[in-house]
Amino acid sequence: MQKTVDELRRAAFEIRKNLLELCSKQVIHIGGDLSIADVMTVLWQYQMKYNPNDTKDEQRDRFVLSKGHASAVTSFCQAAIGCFTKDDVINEYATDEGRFSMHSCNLVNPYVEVSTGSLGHGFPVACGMAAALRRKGNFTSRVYVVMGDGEQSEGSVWEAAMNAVKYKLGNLVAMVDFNGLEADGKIDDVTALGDIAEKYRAFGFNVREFDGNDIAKIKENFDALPPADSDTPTVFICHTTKGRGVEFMENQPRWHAGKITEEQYAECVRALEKSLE
Ligand SMILES: Cc1ncc(C[n+]2csc(CCOP(=O)(O)OP(=O)(O)O)c2C)c(N)n1
Repeated sequence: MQKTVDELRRAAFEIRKNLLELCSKQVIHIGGDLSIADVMTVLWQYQMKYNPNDTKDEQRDRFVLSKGHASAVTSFCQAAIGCFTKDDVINEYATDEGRFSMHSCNLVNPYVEVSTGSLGHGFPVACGMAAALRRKGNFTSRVYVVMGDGEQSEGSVWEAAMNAVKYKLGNLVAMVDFNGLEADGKIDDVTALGDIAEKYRAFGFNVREFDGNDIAKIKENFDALPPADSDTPTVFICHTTKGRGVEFMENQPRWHAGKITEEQYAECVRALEKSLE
């Protein structure tokens, strides 16, 4: 999809608007949905090779949401490319028969490659998928995986990172939503993450570090990816703001998950519209 930076900015605005509409009806993981919304918009509406009418196409790119609680932003990004409608997401969210809930589940939703929610699982699975593509002779599809920065404290992330390098998974693109917060507080108060870019570099990754709420920068970094048949896995360290775009939510651990009122929803949309002008 050849969308321009301005079109992608507008698209990210629509994604945020949808998130806030849902958040006025249901509790969602709004903070981490909003922080990664720009990266996800560019990924789904510009970068990824994915046909919503053929979820089993062998040539598709794969997406794994390792921070599985950002299911709402994923569903709205998939709605934007025609997998279903945004009203499907809103109406079915957290209902017994619905395809959408606080975590992504592939038992009910065929657009989810792998069910996630337990942190530290999605990334190793994504590495396995990337290795399997290679073994099957597919050197054109990529596997994209989104992780949280809090999620980096899971040991399985680093086991997988070592193996991604060993197995030369140049078709793997990991994105870390580096918003500085996890569920109850600051990453630095919970764990010693240190210089995460340097850590991935030491493991042997191709590391790109940039503002993950800047659409132009995100697009630029996708454009600069090495070819899918290369040997070095890539990680994007995306510096973001948790709650990005909603002033009272920005950098507030309290808004890891929550629900807003109808009035707050209307106010938030007005503020977002203003920021788009
Ligand atoms: C293995 C595991 N431990 C704990 C949790 C509970 N939990 C859900 S979200 C979250 C915080 C994750 O922080 P981060 O990865 O930084 O995500 P973000 O802040 O971007 O939402 C935690 C601890 C979980 N889902 N899985």
